[in-house]
Amino acid sequence: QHNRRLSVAPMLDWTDRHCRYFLRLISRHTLLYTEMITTGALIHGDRERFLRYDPTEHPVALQLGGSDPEDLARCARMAEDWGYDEINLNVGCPSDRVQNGRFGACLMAEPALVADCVTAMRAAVRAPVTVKHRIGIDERDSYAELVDFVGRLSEAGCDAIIVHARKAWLKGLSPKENRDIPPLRYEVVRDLKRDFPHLPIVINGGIETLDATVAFLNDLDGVMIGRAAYHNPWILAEADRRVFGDDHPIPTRRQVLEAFIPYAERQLAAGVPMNAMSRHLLGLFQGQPGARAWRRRISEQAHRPGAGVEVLGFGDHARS
Ligand code: FMN
Repeated sequence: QHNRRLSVAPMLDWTDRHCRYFLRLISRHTLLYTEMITTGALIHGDRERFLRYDPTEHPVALQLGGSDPEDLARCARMAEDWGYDEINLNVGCPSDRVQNGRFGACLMAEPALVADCVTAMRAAVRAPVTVKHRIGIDERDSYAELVDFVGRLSEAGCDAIIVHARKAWLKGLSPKENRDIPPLRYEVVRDLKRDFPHLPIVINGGIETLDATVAFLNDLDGVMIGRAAYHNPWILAEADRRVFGDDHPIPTRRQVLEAFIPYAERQLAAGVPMNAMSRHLLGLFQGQPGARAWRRRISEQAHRPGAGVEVLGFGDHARS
């Protein structure tokens, strides 16, 4: 099994294959998650479009959205056939669209169904099956209910849980508000680890630095970083050394860009617009001199028809 001491969260519209290719140039070992893909999209849609990725992205986990055990088992098998290293079920995303399809965080109210989903996925593949969830939803936020939920997952054979350490209010808060307003309660995740010592538990929510990551790893099995890794991807540069104990030389930002260019050229030739790739690179110089000029250059130039890799040209901002 791959190491999940540090991972980058599944983020719709953000952690697509181009983003993951880029992040992989910064860290070799950080586990990367896809965007959530629904079982409906995989079963009825353009499978190849949703599943393809570059082999350098490993280790890479596919996140599924759905609540039909048979469909999930079928999609888990597809994911394994495509070589994904882990299959994750989304029980944490609170958006309306997602509630109507009966998946995401609303499933925390149906622990028996989620357990059936895990059982079916577990029986279908050899790859690890994991669940990402919240600490509660709406008024159902007691620790006893959470323990019941996690206990059922564990009995169903779930290989690890990723806990976004805040509850979700399904009515009244937007998905974005649900990532900020309910308070973070890291102590609840530590309590879960105490009560489920044999279940690998990854903590998520509001973690922004490797210092914080390393501190959490004293008590927990892994840390998942979402927004901070997207907006400031260079925080991952020291992850291989500090989190995974691999001392290979850290590339410079410029080397990362240089390595991205042949990839971008291949993708452009295959019809991918420059902006679909370069938008994920906006945060590369976050906190560095020239960061604003870099962002402005990409935002202004990348969406022009015919824009190519010159958009990533090594201006003054790409020195370090
Ligand atoms: N969580 C999921 O489980 N599946 C998703 O597809 C998903 N999409 C997201 C899209 C965006 C733009 C953002 C900001 C978050 C999304 N999330 C999704 C939630 C993140 O995975 C993560 O749990 C949350 O942002 C908290 O972690 P953070 O504070 O480190 O960002």
